[in-house]
Amino acid sequence: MKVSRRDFLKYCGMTATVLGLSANDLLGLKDALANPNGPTVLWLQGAGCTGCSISFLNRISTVAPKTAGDLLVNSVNLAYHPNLSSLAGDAVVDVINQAYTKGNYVLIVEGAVPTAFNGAACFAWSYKGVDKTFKDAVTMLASKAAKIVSVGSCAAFGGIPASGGNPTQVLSVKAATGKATINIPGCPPHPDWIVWAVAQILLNKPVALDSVGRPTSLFGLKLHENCPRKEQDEVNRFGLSSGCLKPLGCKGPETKSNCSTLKWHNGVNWCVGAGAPCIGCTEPTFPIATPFYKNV
Ligand code: FSX
Ligand code: SF4
Repeated sequence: MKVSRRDFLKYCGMTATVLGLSANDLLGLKDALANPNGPTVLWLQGAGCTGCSISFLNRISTVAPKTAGDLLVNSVNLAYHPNLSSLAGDAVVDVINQAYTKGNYVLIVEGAVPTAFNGAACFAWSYKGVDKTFKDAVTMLASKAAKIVSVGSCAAFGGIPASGGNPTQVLSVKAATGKATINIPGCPPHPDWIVWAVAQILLNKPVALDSVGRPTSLFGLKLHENCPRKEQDEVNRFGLSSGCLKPLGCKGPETKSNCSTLKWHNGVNWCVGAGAPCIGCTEPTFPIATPFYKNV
């Protein structure tokens, strides 16, 4: 399945406004994509639920390029993705090792890094009968990456796997490797945020980050600022089409993201729009600050 660069640019054009890409950026992106030496991308999955990849797959299922595979395989050199790579076993580890030898790739990490038991709570792959812990795989690949993108709140901050007792001593990618990361949180993150991050790297554009590593272009404002329910009467029932959800524990006033203007499922709706309070999933405090089973 091939998708043309034109289709990818068409996709970028459709989302250029929400992605903050100017006409010049799109031209630059065209050049970047025409470069046969475009960046190699390695996508790892650790302690998470694969929801980040699923979110990404869902977003582009109705708009060209129609699959994440189309976008990643044909527009960048996707050397490895645990769910999308057609190779498996030693053969795919050979591909990873070749990319590592060359260096200068983009490392996308989904899922957090368990560090207890020498990392043996989570394995990335097995090669010639020897298991590689996720911790060792991330540390190795981070050492020669041109850029590291932490996709999802688990990779960015530890997220759900790091909550509670955390017996496997789960850390974020930055904490586990000591390397700078572009954090694209959300549990899961919006697919356009992931595309945005890849586009900035292809364009070689500097990405302004806030104090917790999130791009300010995407996470500059609190959700509450642009919420259409702001200043409406408070409600204490789920699923209503209007009314502020603060009494139900809405985390919008403390949560930075552009969900209220971007919306989800190709712009159809978002959590608060559906009458469900924001659970603050883009914040480093998630999910500790958002207990799901008790009133707050
Ligand atoms: Fe975490 Fe990704 Fe939440 Fe899941 O694997 S951000 S648990 S939606 O999907 O890392
Ligand atoms: Fe703010 Fe949430 Fe109320 Fe919207 S629903 S106005 S984000 S507290």
